[in-house]
Amino acid sequence: MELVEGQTPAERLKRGSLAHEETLETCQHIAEALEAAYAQGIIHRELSQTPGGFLFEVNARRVQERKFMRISPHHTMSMPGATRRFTFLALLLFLSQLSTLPAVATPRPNVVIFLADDQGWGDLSVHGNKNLSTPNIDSLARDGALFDRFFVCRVCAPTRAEFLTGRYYPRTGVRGVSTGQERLNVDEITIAQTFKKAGYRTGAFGKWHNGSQGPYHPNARGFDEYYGFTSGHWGNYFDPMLEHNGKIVRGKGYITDDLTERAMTFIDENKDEPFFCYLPYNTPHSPMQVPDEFFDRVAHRPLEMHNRDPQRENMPHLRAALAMCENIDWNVGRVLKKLDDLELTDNTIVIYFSDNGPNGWRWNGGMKGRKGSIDEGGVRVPFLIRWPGKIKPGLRVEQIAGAVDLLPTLAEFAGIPLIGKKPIDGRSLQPLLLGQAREWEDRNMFHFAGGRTTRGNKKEPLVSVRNQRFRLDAFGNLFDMVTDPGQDRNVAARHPRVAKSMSAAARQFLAELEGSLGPDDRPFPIGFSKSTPLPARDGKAHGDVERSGRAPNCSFFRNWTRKDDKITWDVEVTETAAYQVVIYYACPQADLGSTIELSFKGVTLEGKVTQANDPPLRGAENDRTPDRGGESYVKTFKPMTLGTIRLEAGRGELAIRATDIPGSQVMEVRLLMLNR
Ligand SMILES: [Ca+2]
Repeated sequence: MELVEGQTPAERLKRGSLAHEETLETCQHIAEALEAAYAQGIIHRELSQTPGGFLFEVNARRVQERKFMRISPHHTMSMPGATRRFTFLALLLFLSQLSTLPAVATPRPNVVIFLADDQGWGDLSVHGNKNLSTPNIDSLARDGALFDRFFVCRVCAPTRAEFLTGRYYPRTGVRGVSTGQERLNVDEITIAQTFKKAGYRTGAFGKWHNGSQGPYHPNARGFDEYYGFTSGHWGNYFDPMLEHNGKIVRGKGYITDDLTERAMTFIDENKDEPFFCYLPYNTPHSPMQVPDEFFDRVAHRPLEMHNRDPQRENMPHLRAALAMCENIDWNVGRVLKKLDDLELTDNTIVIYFSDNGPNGWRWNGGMKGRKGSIDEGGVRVPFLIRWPGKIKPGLRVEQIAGAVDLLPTLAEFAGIPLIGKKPIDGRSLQPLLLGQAREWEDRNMFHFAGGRTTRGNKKEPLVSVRNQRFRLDAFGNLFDMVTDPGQDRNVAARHPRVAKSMSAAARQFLAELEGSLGPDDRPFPIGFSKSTPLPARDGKAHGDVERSGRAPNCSFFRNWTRKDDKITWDVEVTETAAYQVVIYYACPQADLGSTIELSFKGVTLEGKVTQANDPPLRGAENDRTPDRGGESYVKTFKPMTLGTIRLEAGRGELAIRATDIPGSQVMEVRLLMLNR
């Protein structure tokens, strides 16, 4: 063995020239190096203990990405020689590299996520749409990365669930977009829980759409702060009814501006600690309500770009959607400026994407399908991500990716461990975004539609499969998305092996969902949170009672005229307790005086409607397409305290009936609040 004067143990290890007796000395060396690294803040946190040793986060300013080291300074002697030598070598090389750097701990990156609602891939100027201008959103692609093919679900709540969990939504309990089907199972771990556990401050501002009652409520899913509405499809965007951490409040001004304002306050308040800020907007989803200032800009604008089926375009709807996208862009600009003003831009990851394809027929790059479809146009959305100094400006990512990838990607970027026990369907996009040279394996991504009417009247789930080159649609047609992005030519016969393998993948995906696709039998929990809302959306109308609109999410019950009518909720009281019952209602003076009775498991609470509240129906006056018939417009419902009732723990039917109706109706009912 040849020892050269001045050689470091690391150099000697590299040459394989370390003598056995020197290993002890090296161990001592490592222990000292670790101690010094701790003291200097190079290794600033012990992440976890594993059978192989300790996993550390090594914090280095001039090293492009955060590194993890697994090392067992106390147990190295029992490791196999090769492993031991490798571990020593890796650690020593790292420490020798790092010890020359200034020992300043890099703060963990903040995260801001914008999620638009029903904005298609085509609804951005950066994608070539000349019908609108979105300079602020586009700037994220200039200063960061733009994904060519980023996939989400065909509708709202499922995409939110996939983003939150990193898992395909049919696995998570989410079945639909309303009446409780949008709820994310309580045993799923969210990205907010993951970041909160790692010490982040977490806030969500907007359309949650994954459950309204605790423990489904955002405050129970990892968000310290929540402002918005927990269901989908709201009926009014100006001064609407919203909630703030479970308390019902009145929003201020146009909803997108208001949500942004709240998010900016959250960023301000948490500027000195790492924060995770989720902004799930609810536009350009209908109702097509947008401030005049934005609509007027597009009202008479010449439109150059059109849908592949131009005759299907609805101009007032289309122009309103463009205006809403420009309003979002203005709001994104405000947040980016806030980050600049607070000097947080360099240490904040900003993401912009949308939750499904466009909600109308408008230019969408010639793709087939729109919102609701599991063809390319229904599930491909914009995806832009900026992280100055880390992600190269102007980066274009060709590889397919999707909402399921965001949890593993952001956790890796922030250097925090995943805490969920369930397998994640997504994968970290860090190698693609940080230009780390390595093979990127192709994969199948799945798009699902549960219980759609397909062949004849038979309802069965549909799956569409996408890999880098092909899409297999729900009916077994195969499309080469490179040469035929509009899905016009079925090439299954030309590529039988591909078609067969992708069909098998689709069948396998469905087989894995066995047991999680049945009807939703989950009751609405009462008592988990201090206040439990039971909106009309989650209730059932009996007798002559009817919903105010086709879309249940923002609806209320009306036409309650008879004593054998009733309104019920399938609930599970989680804690036996006295609950104060508050009803949000409307009733004109002429119909006052009805006596109503709330009952659960044989216990009743009686009350009388004594105060008139006769507000007008609002929403249509601001809707640019009020005649489409799909909206649930709103009233300013007032709270009325019915009294206090002792509810026994357990599942049952919570019902309200009228025992005396002196007028032509009992009242209109929007919501019950049960306060512990
Ligand atoms: Ca949507």
